[in-house]
Parts: sequence; structure tokens; C-alpha cells
Amino acid sequence: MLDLFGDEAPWVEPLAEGAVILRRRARQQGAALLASIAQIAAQHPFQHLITPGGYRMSVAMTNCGDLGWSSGRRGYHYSDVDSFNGRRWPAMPQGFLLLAQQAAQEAGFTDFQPDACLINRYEPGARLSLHQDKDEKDLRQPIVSVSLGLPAQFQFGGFARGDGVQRLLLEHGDVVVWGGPSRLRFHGILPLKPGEHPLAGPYRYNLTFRRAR
Ligand code: MD3
Ligand code: FE
Repeated sequence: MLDLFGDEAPWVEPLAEGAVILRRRARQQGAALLASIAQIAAQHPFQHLITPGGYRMSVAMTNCGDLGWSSGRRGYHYSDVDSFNGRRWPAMPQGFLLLAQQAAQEAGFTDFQPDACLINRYEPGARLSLHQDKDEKDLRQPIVSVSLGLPAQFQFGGFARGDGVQRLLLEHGDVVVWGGPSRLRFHGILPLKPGEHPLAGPYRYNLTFRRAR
């Protein structure tokens, strides 16, 4: 049934060892999460980072929490200040933290204490090429991702760049917990198709909660 009010019950889809999709898990909080994102971005604007190789990323990013992820001449790193304005990242909103901890718990990861939340914004055509997330100190800690706004095709690969990839659609409110062996799988996002989302307009947003140190 068409879910205009976001009150359809979420459901669980196991994806791979250590990886679980909590479909629509964050739907009821979608508007509140987007409002918090707007507040964060008003102080720490979304920016298109320049990769160490000199390319401008098509995805725009900002962060909240004790640490934020960014790139610079030294490569990718976590930093306690935003290089755009030299100020500390805003605190993680209570609703963000609670959602991330509850989702981790539901996937079997107790005691997840994220200290970083990377916020990605995709505009039509924006993509994220296959990569691994391994800048965090303790790779036994999971990553929790929350998708909002326009849907995107997600690529879930293996442990080497050349391994085959599985494709799946991530939609508004979908939460995924990536832990165990899945923590080091290659993954990416195919170019976003243009559209208009009732709450997010022409964008897709993705929150990733991490324990960076
Ligand atoms: C699988 N973000 O920020 S979220 C990233 O939709 C990132 O913006 C994508 O990859 C996005 O690093 C994908 C899903 C995701 C996040 C982290 C993972 C999948 C993951 C870490 C390990 C394995
Ligand atoms: Fe990633």
C-alpha cells in the first residue's frame, strides 16, 4: 500500500554476514531528521571535497559529532574542526544518536557509541565510486547508515575492488547496519536519478554513524 504517512511497520532484510537492512526504520522520523540536517548545514555548509587526487567530489558533505570526516592534502582523515570555518562540528542531535544506537542494537551490536556522523547530500548525477571505509580505528565497530529523500541504487561488493557487486535500492527511511565481515566490503552509489521528494526536494541525504576513535 502507498505509505503516505510513514506509518507502515518496518521490516528486516538480512543482506550478508554482519549486514542487516532495517527497511523504512527511520521513516517516521524523516521530517525531524531532515530538519536537523538543515540546522547543521546552516552552520557547517555542505561542501564538495577535493580528493587527494585533485578531483571535486560530486557528493556534498558535512558532519556532526565530536569528529568529522574530510579530505585534504594529507588525504582523508577525521578532524574535530570543520576546515571551512575552523569551528568544532555541532553536537550529534539526541535523535540521531538514539536512532543509531537502537538500530545497531536491533542488528545485534550492543554498546555502539558513535563519535562521528558524516552527512552526504546527493544531487542528480552525484555518485560515490566503489570504496572501503577503513579510516576508523576499531573496525570491529559497525557503521549505521540512514537514507533520506530520493532513492538510490547502492552497490555492495566483495573484499577486492574487482569482485562482483550486488545492487539494491535504498529508499527514504531505510537504515542499514554494516558490521562483522561486511564492514570491509567495497560499496558505492550509482549516479542519482533526478526526482522530487516530498520532504527532501531534489536531493538524497545519507547519514553514516561511525565510531572513529
Ligand atoms: C558498507 N555512503 O559515506 S551508505 C560513505 O549512501 C558511504 O552515502 C554511502 O559509503 C551513501 O562512506 C553508502 C551505506 C554504507 C555505509 C558504510 C559502509 C555501506 C557500507 C561501510 C562498510 C560497508
Ligand atoms: Fe562508505
